[in-house]
Parts: sequence; structure tokens; C-alpha cells
Amino acid sequence: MGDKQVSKDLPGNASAQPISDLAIVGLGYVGLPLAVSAVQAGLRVLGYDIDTQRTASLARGQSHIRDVPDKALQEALDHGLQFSSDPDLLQSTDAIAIAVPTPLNAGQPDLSSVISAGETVADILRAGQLVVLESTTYPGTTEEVLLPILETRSGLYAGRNFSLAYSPERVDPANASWTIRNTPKLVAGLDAASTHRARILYSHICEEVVTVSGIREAEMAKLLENTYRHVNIALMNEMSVFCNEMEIDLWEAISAAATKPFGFEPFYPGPGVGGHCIPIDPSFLSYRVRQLGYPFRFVELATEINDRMPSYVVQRLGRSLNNASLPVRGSKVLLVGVAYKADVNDDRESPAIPIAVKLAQLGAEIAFLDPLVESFNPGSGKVTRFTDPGAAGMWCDIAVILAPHSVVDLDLLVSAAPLVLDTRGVIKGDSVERL
Ligand code: SAJ
Repeated sequence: MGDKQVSKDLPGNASAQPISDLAIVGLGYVGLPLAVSAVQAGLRVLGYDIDTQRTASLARGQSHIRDVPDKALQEALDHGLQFSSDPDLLQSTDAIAIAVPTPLNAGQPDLSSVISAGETVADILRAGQLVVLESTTYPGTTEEVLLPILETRSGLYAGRNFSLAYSPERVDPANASWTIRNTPKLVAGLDAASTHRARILYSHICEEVVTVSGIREAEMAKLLENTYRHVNIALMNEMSVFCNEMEIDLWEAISAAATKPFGFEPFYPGPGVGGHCIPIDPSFLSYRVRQLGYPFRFVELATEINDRMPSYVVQRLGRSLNNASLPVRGSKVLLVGVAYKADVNDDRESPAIPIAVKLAQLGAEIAFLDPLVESFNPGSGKVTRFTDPGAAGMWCDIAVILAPHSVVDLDLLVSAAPLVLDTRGVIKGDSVERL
């Protein structure tokens, strides 16, 4: 606390200081891929996490992130990637990137991980280092929350003794086309030198680095990206309900509209919006707007619509079973894919969870088929897991496709299942109904 060390001003040519090593605080679906990408770019990298089991297993070459296979992790280890839960080691690098979760807690932004990471960094911070926040958060967090922690606890001054910047992550899980390397990276520094040093850092790792004039504009850009998705997905979800009643094939309408080469980007209805970004990040923005005394109506309406989709899916399942003279109670319902989206192994915020809970409340017997998710417990106890689509199809009275992983043979499933509700518009067939 206080002046631990003589507050040395950054050298006049601070912005020209080379950056040859990077520490990353937080080794989740953002931090770990960033660490591997930074090693591949030739930086010396230290991966830090408070979870000692996580850093230990990573050091043994065991990855918990599907987008970082063990082979890629081992290659990075062979090229010097280090993992540790010892915060003192953070002092050894030119730059420190903070990539920790920013969840909601009872609908409110939870910055506790950012705050504790900031305190950890502040306690080791030394003159000359660059600190970058990557976590998605509301505009103002870097300058109003992180900066005071760093300055107060270190006795150093941002812009004078150390550099501070914001650079939002843009990791799209399971997207093999767009990677950390080829996705343009936004950077915004507290001052010109911080911006330039952040550019130097990310120019090692990313093919394109885009300077944003202010930190809050960069924080807002990230929220805009995800709010745009959130609202457009909700639009498709709301349209799916009335298109079904109007007996209009919305999927066909979307693919027709998508032939327009400008001014339209297709989004699709689904069983609900999962993951740790889209359902959450827009609420960070609406939280900030509410501080002005009025709601961010688009986001609040979109959240209401997206949150309603699991119930709608259960209603549609009931209707399909009813048409086959089967009550929901006692019927066998197979959940095909319990992850929050295809080709990821993450069931956080997955719509499969509320769907399973509601089906159990109605007395249905549920099981799941998901080769990427080892076990699934929506709160009403562990659910039986099938691995073979044929056997699963023969077991159930109806199958509902929620996350169509590319490794799952849906043709085999559809040939075996008496009824199928496809919430993703991925397959057709006489026994298949679409959302
Ligand atoms: N979904 C739909 N309909 C759509 C698109 C998505 O129902 O048309 C659903 C998905 O099934 C999923 C949820 O929405 O349940 C979110 O999917 P997503 O791909 O939009 O979001 P994430 O959380 O996997 O990753 C996104 C990234 N995705 C894309 O840009 C395609 C990226 O925006 C961010 O870097 C990332 O969130 C993040 O970390 O913010």
C-alpha cells in the first residue's frame, strides 16, 4: 500500500519501449487462447490464475478449453509458456492482460473478479509495466474501477509510471475461421503512450490492431457488438412464434432475405440464448443506462423475449406429443445437444437447462445426447446420457434438437425417433417439426 517504491516516471520514449513478454490474468475461454496465441507470436508468456488446480493441470498440458487442444497447449509449453498461481511472477513481464469473468449477479454486473485481479496486479505492479483489461464490462470500468485500485495500492500513477489500456476480447468459441490472430483487435489507452504500447503488444499477436480514441468508446464497442446480436436474435425468436401460427416457414424467409448482398445479416430463432456473453453483456449496458434514470428498452425487451424461448419450446413439445395422442407426463423426451450452442462443450446459461427443468415439472422422462458434454444436471438430478443417436432415437417418444453438434449423425437420429422438434432449422423430414 502507498509508495512501495520510488515512483519512477515512464521514460520519455515509453511508447517505444519494446514488449517481449506478457502475463495473462485469468485462464478461461479468453485467457488461455490468448496465452497460446501470444506464444505462437513469439512472446514470452506467463499464464496466471487463482485456481491452482487449473494452473497445475495446464502446466501438465491438460487443456480445459475445447478451442485449445492439448496438442496446441503442449506446443506452447514446449515454446516456453509458463503457468503459475504465484502473483509475484506477474512483476516479471512488460505487460499484464486481465481476462477474468464479468458475470451478472442477481441481474447486476458483478465486477468482483476484475476488482480482485486489479488488486493482485496492483500489489506487484512496477514502474514501466502496461496493464490491459480485456474483460467485457460497462463503459467507465477501466477508468473508474480498475485505475483507482491500481494507483491506490501501488502508489504508482497511470500514464506517468505505468501504462493502462482497454482491449475487448472477441473470441467466438468453436469458430475456426475467425481466430485471435485474424480478428481485428481494438485498443484504447489512457494516454497516447498507453495506446501506443497496447498497439505494440497486440501487433505481435493480431494481424490488425485498431486504435479507438477513448477507453469508454472501446468498452462501448464491445457491448454494442453483443447487444446487436442479442437484439437481432430476439427479433428472430419473436418472429418464430407468430410465423408458426401464420404457418409461414420463417427459416425459408430468412434464407431468402439472406440472398440480399447488402443491408441484411441473417440471425436465426433458437431455443433460447446461452453462453456467458450474449445473455449477459447487454445487461451491463442496460445497467449503466438505468443509472441515467431510464431503461434501455431494446435490451430489456430482447432479454424478456429470449428468456421466454425455453417455455415456448416446451409448449411446442407438448403440442407435438398431443398431436400424437401422447401426454407430456410419462413421455420420453431426448435433448439433442445440451451445450449452449453447436460445437461447444459449455452448458453455462444453456437453454437446455430451463427446458429440462420445465419438462421434469410436467412429468416427462428426459435423457440427453451430447458427445461434447460429459454430464448434465439441470438441477433436478443427473440426466441419463446417450452416446448413440440410433439408440437414443429408439428410446424416445420425441427428440428436440437444441445444439446440433457437427459430430452428431442427425440423419440416424431422425430415422429412429418417432417425432423430432428441430429448434435450429438444421434438418427436414416427415417426422420433423421446426420451431
Ligand atoms: N444464437 C441464436 N441465434 C443466432 C445466433 C446465436 O439463437 O442467430 C444463440 C446461440 O445458440 C447461443 C447464443 O445465441 O446460445 C450466443 O451465441 P453467439 O455465437 O452469439 O455467442 P457466443 O457467446 O458463443 O460468442 C459471442 C461471439 N460470437 C459471435 O460473434 C458469433 C462474439 O460475439 C464474442 O466475442 C463473444 O460472444 C464474447 O465473448 O462476447
